Amino acid sequence: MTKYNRSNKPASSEITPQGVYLSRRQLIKGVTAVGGLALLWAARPKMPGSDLETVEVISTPAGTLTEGAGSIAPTAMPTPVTDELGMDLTSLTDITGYNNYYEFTTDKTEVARLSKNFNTSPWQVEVGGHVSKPGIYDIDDLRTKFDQEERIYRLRCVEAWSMVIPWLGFPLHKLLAEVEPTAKAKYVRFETLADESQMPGISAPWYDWPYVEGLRLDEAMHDLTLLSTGIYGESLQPQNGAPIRLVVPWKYGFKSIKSIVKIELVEDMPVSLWMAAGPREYGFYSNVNPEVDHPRWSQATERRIGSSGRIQTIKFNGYEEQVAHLYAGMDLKANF
Ligand SMILES: Nc1nc2c(c(=O)[nH]1)N[C@H]1C(S)=C(S)[C@@H](COP(=O)(O)O)O[C@H]1N2
Ligand SMILES: [Mo]
Repeated sequence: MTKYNRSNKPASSEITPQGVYLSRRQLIKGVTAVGGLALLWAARPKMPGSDLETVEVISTPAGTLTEGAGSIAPTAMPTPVTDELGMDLTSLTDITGYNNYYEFTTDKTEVARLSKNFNTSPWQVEVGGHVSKPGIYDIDDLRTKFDQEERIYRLRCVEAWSMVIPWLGFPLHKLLAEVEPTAKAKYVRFETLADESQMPGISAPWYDWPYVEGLRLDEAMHDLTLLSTGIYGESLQPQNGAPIRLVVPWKYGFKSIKSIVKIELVEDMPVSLWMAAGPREYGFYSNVNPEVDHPRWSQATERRIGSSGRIQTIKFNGYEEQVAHLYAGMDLKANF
C-alpha cells in the first residue's frame, strides 16, 4: 500500500486537537527517520523512577512504532508532516475556515459561521437505482460498518487554489459492493441535502438545487475514491460536508460533493449542478489537468492555501499513476 493509504482506526481516545495530532505524527515520522536508534532507545534497560514506564508500543501498518513521552532520543528531530509528495498538510484552521459550499454562501470565509448549526443528526443516506440490494443507511451504521481509514489527499479546486487534507473515511467501493450494482449500472449519481430552512444559499435562483455530482462506475469503484466522515482524526464539521461527503482527489474539488443524502446507480451520465450551470466551462470528467485551461483562467499553476506564491499543477493532481488507465484512449481536452 502506498503512503496515502495508511490505515487508521481512530478510537475516541485519539480524537485530539490538531496540535497534539501533529506532534504525534511528527513523533511517528521521527521514529521512522531514526530507525534502529529509536528501537535501541525503546529497548534500553528499564530503570525504576525513569520515564520508561510511559513508553507505549503501538502497532501500525508500517510496523511497530514506539511513542509516548520520552520514547524518542533527543537527537530525533521532528520532521514536518506531509503527503506522499512531501507537501505539508494544510492547517485545520485553513481547512475549516476557507470553504466552498454554495448552499450556505459563495463567501468562502463565511461558510463556517453560516453552517455552524447545520443539523447532521439524524442523517440517512439512500443508496438505490440499478442495484440488487438498495438500502437506507444511517450515518452511524456507515461509520461503524466500514473501517475509517486515514487518507492524505491533495484537494485542487477548479479556481486554482489547493490544500493537503488528512481525511478519514472509507472507500466508496465498499458501500457499492454491499448494494451490488446490476449490469445496467454505468454511472453513480450523488445528491446533497437541499434544505432551504438551514441553507441560506439555496435561495440563489441561478443554481439548480440540489447539488448533484456524478462519476463513471469505474471511477466510483477506484480505491482512491473516498466517502469521508472526518478530517484530522475528528468528525467532519458542517463547512466541510458533515456528516459524509465524497472525495475524488484526481478531479477538481467541485466533484467532491458534500453532505450526501442520496447515491444512485444509473444508466446514463448524470448532469451535475456545474454542468447545468456552465456546460462550456464544467464538463462531466473534470480531471485536474494543467494542459486544459478553464475558458476564463489558466490551470497551469495553483495557490497552496497557507503558503505564498504558486506551484505547478500536476496532471490528475499527482495521481496519474493510479488513475490514467481509466482514461486510456480518451481525448482529455474534449472530455474535460
Ligand atoms: N454540496 C456541495 N458540495 C461541494 C461544494 C458545494 O458548493 N456544495 N463545493 C465544492 C467545491 S467547489 C470544493 S473546492 C470543495 C471544497 O471542499 P472543502 O470546503 O471541504 O475544502 O467542495 C465541493 N463540494
Ligand atoms: Mo472548488
